[in-house]
Amino acid sequence: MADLQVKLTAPNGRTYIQPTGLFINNEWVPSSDGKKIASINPTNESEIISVHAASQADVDRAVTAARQALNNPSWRDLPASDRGKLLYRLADLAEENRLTLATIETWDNGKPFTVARDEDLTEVIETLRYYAGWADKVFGQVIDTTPDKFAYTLREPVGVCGQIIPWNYPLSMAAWKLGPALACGNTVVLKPAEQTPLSILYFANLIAKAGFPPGVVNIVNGYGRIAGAALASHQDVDKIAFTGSTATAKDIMKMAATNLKNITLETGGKSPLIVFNDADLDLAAEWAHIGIMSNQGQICTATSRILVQDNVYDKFLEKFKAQVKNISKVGDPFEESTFQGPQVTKAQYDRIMSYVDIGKSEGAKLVLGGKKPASSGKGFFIEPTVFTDVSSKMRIYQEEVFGPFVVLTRFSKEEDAIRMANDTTYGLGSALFTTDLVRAHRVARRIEAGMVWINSSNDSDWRIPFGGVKGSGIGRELGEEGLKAYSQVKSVHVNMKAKL
Ligand code: TXE
Repeated sequence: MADLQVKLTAPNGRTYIQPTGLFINNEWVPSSDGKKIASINPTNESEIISVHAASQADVDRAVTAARQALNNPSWRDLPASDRGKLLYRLADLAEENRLTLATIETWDNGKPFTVARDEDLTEVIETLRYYAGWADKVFGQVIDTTPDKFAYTLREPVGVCGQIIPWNYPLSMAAWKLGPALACGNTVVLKPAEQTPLSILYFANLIAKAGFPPGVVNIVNGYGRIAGAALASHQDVDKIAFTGSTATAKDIMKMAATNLKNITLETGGKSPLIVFNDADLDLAAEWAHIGIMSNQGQICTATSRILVQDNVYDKFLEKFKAQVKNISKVGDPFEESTFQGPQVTKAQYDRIMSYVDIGKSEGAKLVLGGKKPASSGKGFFIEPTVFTDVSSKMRIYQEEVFGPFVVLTRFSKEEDAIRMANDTTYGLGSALFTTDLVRAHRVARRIEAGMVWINSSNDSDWRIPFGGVKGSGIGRELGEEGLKAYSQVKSVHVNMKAKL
């Protein structure tokens, strides 16, 4: 159908074919009820294009396709090394299409093109290659018990996996989930975030081109409460992997409980960054800036609370403010010099602005930003925002803002820093700056978080497990750990005795 693949020209002049349908069985189909969602360019608030929105019936169709593919010998019996080859091919295709994919990501999401091209796409390509290499290295054990028993384990796929993707890193989050799922032999129904479906829809054509059999990966764009909920509550889905807000994760857990789905959840955070008085303050200020202001502050592991030891607080604050002023150039994401583009949607823009008001009303001191840049007309741009004089009771200290918005507070002793860092319902990332090796590792053990960066922040890597504790999630993605989320163990017992 003509309107399911449309020729578009992006603001940077790149022309490409944009799929707009639902990708089921390696084919583009319209939504069954004709519903569509407009994808908005956050830089100028204009519509890029409308794409089909999956209904419950469409999700059902995608799940059926995934189930059939799971049982089809073309996938079920494919040697693991060949699954790896398909993933390598997909990675190569992503690399060949790097500039188009980065263009779409920037257009739809608002992130700087340089970041999409050099960081996000690198992560996508390398994550796929990393898991391609794992495909034929996921196997069980022989377990010695008695001479009468021969026992071994198999590592099998979990089955049909539902994957629900957020809008802050659309392609990277898809790659984090697709890589291990496919390496382990699962089939997938993936739902992109309704705000940013375009890059993933383009990527779908690459999946077919790489040679994955029909139904192995199905992509159903749609609203969370309709398509997402249909997937999470579907009785023929074996697993749900979700990245998004803690509130939605709780709903998903309930829906997943109806047939006891395997789940992995990666949710929000209010990650601390601790600066001790023996730290290299220039290094700390640079990473602290990267840790909260990159990707428009829309990072689940953003180090959004900075805790600084009393006697270096003023010095650090000056250095940090200088970083924000000198580096955080806000503007058109297609400009090479732009550090910060617009927030992804009007809803996110409004949410961040509401936290500026909350911070002021709570008595914190706004020292930078807190408003739309004077030069910007349309678009969801926000100046990088810094609050000081923040106490741990304040909402801006406790709640995830998810924008270029950071709070600073001071502490006097190491114990205080640990207590204050852990004084949150979340536990995703954390960072600490010190030149004292012993202190670094002592504090790293005490912080309640899934990840600790020592003398850096948000320095993630696809080879290293990623995930949270407390309200920040369940399970791990990436690294070897990521394979556990997509495989299950079967134990086989063989009786070696001829007679009972
Ligand atoms: O997230 P949602 P929203 C946090 C961040 C942000 C806040 C709200 O604080 O400000 O969440 O963002 C799908 N059943 N993060 O509302 O709702 C939805 O369609 C099934 C942190 O956009 O969690 C999308 O695909 N699915 C975060 C995905 O869930 C549902 C990234 C995320 O949307 C659903 C994004 C439902 N009932 C937001 N409702 C991170 N951890 O990186 C929604 N969805």
